[in-house]
Amino acid sequence: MKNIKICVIGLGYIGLPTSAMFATHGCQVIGVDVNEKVVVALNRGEITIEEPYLDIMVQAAVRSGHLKAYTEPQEADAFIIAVPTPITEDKKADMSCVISAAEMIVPYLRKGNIVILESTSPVGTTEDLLVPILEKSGLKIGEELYVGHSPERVLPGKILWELVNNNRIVGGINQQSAEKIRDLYKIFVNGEIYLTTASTAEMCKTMENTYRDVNIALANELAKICEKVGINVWEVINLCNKHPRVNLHQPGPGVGGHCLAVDPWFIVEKTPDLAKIIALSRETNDSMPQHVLAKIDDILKDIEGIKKVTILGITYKPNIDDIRESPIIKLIELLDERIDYEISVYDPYMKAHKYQAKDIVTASENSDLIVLAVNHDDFNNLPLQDMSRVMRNKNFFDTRNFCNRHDIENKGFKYFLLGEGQK
Ligand code: SAJ
Repeated sequence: MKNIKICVIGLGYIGLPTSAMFATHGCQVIGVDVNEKVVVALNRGEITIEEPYLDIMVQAAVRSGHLKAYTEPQEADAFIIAVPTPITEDKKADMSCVISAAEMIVPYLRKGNIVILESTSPVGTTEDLLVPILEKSGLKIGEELYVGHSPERVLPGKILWELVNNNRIVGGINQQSAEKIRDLYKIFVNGEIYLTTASTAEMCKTMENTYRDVNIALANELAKICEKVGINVWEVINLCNKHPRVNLHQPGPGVGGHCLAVDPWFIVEKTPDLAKIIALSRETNDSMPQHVLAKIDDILKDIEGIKKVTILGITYKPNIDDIRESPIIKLIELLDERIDYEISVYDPYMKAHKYQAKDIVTASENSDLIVLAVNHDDFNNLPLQDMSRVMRNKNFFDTRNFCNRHDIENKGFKYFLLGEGQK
């Protein structure tokens, strides 16, 4: 099994770690990406995304000769499609990358091959979209070509550990396909591998992220309610979670990333009349940047003229460099539309943003308000003394319940917390 040749289409957040994992377990891996820059970098042993330890693993895989990147596929024993499935403006799944990846591999398919769709996809995609394309190979699907869906479940920031240790679902278009795919992943997966149908696996993946999104929406709704009735949502959540069967999630400035903010729409798209809680939750989470802006307006309402807001953190979650669907980017867009605001930003993970200052203190110069938007570990020890010295008005708005209120107040700041109302 280890001498197997695997062709991975898409060298992004999932395709690249998966390729490196198979390669360092002795497989011959052909990594394919339409972006030539990614291919050139990978063949030099360099990576284009930030993820702990991935650089070391990719270097090892490339140096050993087990991982090579190309812009076109090659014949192989197994093909893994790990391309993006974003949403369109009107919240529909954009399957164009999956379609072109599938069409790309058709000429290379041979009897006995395995094709796995890893990209998160609406229920029915493997059977109704992938299989008809693969049929163009002339191979009998399920008998000469084994096909299925095996979604990844890894958490950015912990990808390598979770890739190996998470339990995995494998959905085959028939039992034989599921078994073949399971045997392939067994090369590196230590978690349990559960077999099911392709459509069930698709629904599981989208529902896992929907479950989390709906629960965060509940927490965000509760935060707004607590602000209104004059109590602290964080204390409510902490105490509720002392109940043995309650696990309220954390409110915040919104939900980002390419998963929670996207996948629930795949379910809504298929069954709009039924997926009501799911759609409302998406809208609730999407409303949070607007809610944060309203709080900022309120905090700064007595200041005349242009007000300067300093935003700490712009990524979609802490300790990663990913800004996809980040609610903080949305917040910056909303502030940008307003002529009465000036913006500065500091994020240790992002160098290229147009408002990015060279450090936290520079970002705080003449500022009227610090907004702690992302709870990066780097923000644990803020230079509060130096920040307060250069600020015009010393206001601090914590959207994550991350900072120590007393430290901040002791440095002369007025402290505001998302989800806390004043009576
Ligand atoms: N967030 C909250 N409150 C919370 C938890 C998260 O506001 O209580 C926000 C975060 O700030 C972030 C967003 O939600 O903006 C998403 O972050 P996340 O850490 O919940 O998830 P992702 O998108 O990084 O990864 C998810 C994971 N799915 C689940 O936990 C069910 C991961 O296991 C999936 O593999 C990944 O989506 C994916 O690729 O689908």
